[in-house]
Amino acid sequence: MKFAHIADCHLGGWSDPVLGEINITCFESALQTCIEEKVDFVLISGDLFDTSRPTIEVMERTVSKIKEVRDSDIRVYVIEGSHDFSPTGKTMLRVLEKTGLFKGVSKGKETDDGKLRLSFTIDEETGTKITGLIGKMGVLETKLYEVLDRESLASEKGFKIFMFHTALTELKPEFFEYAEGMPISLLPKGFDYYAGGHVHQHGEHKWRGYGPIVFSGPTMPANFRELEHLETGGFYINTVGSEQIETEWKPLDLYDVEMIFIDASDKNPSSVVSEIENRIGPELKDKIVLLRIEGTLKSGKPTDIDLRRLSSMMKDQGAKTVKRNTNKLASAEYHEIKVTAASRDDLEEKLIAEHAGQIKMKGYDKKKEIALTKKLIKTLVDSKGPDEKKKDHQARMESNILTVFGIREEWEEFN
Ligand SMILES: [Mn+2]
Repeated sequence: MKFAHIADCHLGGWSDPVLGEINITCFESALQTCIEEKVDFVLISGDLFDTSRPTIEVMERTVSKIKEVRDSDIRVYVIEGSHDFSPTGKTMLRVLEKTGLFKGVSKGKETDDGKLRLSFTIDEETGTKITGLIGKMGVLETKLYEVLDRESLASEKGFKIFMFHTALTELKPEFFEYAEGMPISLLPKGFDYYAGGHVHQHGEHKWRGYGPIVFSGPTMPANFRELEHLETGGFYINTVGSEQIETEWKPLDLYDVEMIFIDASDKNPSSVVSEIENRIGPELKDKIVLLRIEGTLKSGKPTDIDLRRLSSMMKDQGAKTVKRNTNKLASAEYHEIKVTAASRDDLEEKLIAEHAGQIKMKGYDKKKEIALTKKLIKTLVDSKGPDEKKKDHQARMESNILTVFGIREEWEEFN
């Protein structure tokens, strides 16, 4: 028997169309391999989609490929991840499940004594018993694990697989150290395979009392840092022998990355620009270019570096797309200030007052700037609602910001 273990595809997650296309191609390629290798079933351990409401285009591609898999008599089992889960239950996965494309296996009910009892989904052809627990936002699923009836799961006879979408404290890779996790002991013991998602780096682990605990990693890196850090995405194809499970990680090597790192410390913007220009040549052809600039400039501001022009020069050399990261690029003209405060509100108040006046804005004196800063903070903390689309949230934020600045008319005229 053979089965595939996939997770964290984040379909629809890249707003860059080139990376979005690569992302979906990686997913299609993974499923194509499953068809060619004639696996019995495919497990998707959460975050198939990047949101609970993917776009029509993303849905169409995804559904077509899963349909091909199903037509090859391969079953697909899914759990919701932290991204495609919805607290209101309104997730597209629910709709797709109704079509019979796949089965959700995180099914259970609360018992009289307040425990969560999961039921098994049986893959009829192989007799494999599958169950699992969904991932939620901000490791809220830990609450579910705390009341999980682990004993009944551990004592179940037969070949069984547990699917989960949570980082495990003891097994967290360095790359993922800041993410929250839960202890391994909250997982039920005695399963033959633990199909993990959420941790965006693949890894296989042995732990006493547990079968192999495996994280498949994403099918493609999901953000700038992951593109830098992970060579490629991938997934597992596992062969079940009479004694043990042979695991094989399959990289999805469908693109080339060129990293350009510039240390801008103690340099002026023009020398940073020429340093970048020196790196632009025919070797960028067909590459995803990752441009990271870090450090505190000797003079000038980060905006003095015309990144748009540099990106278009790279594209002229045939770069597929250019991603830039200047989060750690700072201007020497802006000074950090240390304050002590009694409370968080007090601290905020003092920080705003101390920083005021550093950036010159037409028509704003210090008092007006302080008021504007406070209003902006209030506006910017308004995060995306659980069922709100990224696009709708962005539009709402834009509109609120225009109001705060009082420049709606000018903006509309300008656009
Ligand atoms: Mn994920």
